[in-house]
Amino acid sequence: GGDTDRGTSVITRTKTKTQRPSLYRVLLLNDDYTPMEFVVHVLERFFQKDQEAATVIMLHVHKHGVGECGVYTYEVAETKVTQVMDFARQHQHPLQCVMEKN
Ligand code: TYC
Repeated sequence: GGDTDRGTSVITRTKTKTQRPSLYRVLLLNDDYTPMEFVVHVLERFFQKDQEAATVIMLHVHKHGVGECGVYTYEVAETKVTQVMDFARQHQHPLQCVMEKN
């Protein structure tokens, strides 16, 4: 220290691990009334699925009651749910879309 310090100390590491955002699954729920073609259209329009992938997901939901449309950060997932619910309501279909933490 003082006049005799020859600068041999080291800089301590302040780097921290990058925090990855939590991810949320967006799910479609089955019902008895929403037309299959409407659900396929929703998956194409809001979840960027091609017709074949959209049909696979729609049939999975139809058979099992629930199915995954995609996995997103909180804000994106919330936006997808709102867009699907608004679109379904506009067309007077009871289609339900929800999100759940991964
Ligand atoms: N069960 C509906 C029918 O038979 C089709 C359907 C599929 C509805 C998926 C909703 O999320 C859904 N017309």
